[in-house]
Amino acid sequence: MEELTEWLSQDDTDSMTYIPDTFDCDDFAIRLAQNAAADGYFIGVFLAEDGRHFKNFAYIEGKADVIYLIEPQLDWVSIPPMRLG
Ligand SMILES: [Ca+2]
Repeated sequence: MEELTEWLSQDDTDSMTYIPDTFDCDDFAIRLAQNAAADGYFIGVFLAEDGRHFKNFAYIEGKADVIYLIEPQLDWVSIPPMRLG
């Protein structure tokens, strides 16, 4: 969890400028996922809010039963995480 929040704070995706239709929610989410992959992490992209908004999710090692949801425009991480199964 600290590793995730620390990585998010050093990543600059949240400081990108929101431009409707040009650099919007899907671009933020994809950029975050690509930056994570470049650093050796896996962060996924998913469609939230009834298909109107792209966000990210992450698994944390040792916590296989939960996923953390991430708002890439704000560096927000869902607490508590979403429980699986
Ligand atoms: Ca950040």
